[in-house]
Amino acid sequence: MSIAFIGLGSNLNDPEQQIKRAIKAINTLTTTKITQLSSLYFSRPMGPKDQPDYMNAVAQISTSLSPLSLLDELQNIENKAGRIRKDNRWGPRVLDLDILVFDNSAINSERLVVPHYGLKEREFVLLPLLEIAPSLTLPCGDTIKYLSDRIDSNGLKVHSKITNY
Ligand code: ROI
Repeated sequence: MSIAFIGLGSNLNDPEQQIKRAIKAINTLTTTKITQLSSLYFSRPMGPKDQPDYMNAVAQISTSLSPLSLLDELQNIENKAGRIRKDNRWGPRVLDLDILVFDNSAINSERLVVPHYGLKEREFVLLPLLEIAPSLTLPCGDTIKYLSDRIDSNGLKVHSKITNY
């Protein structure tokens, strides 16, 4: 079994429900279970500011899927939520599911870069990760504690804790 961390984000079509549904969908993937879940957070948009605030969370999973099979499954969940993949890259989205970390792997393929390229600069990823995995160390040697101590929280706010999924 592998341990992976998934970033969840939404700022369209009832973000709270989008994230809650996605959490249930991830937890029912074959050979995959959520082992830790952060609080739900409100975050300010990174990128163009003329879009709604986001809701973000991070889940730790245990899975026997390969990184690319997991990516396929997550994209399938995004597509079912009505995600239009040609969405402009920095624009609003119904649902975004990113593989942040996959074991201690460093992956640089055309379809998948792990750890996620934006992880170190995104408070809405680092601070939820800090909540559930403060001692996590990235393949480059940086710890989440180290990185999160150095990032501006940019108004990130806990919204609620999800207790059933
Ligand atoms: N901004 C926030 N706050 N949260 C996100 O999940 C998010 N996702 C994105 C971009 C457009 C970079 N901005 C975001 O893809």
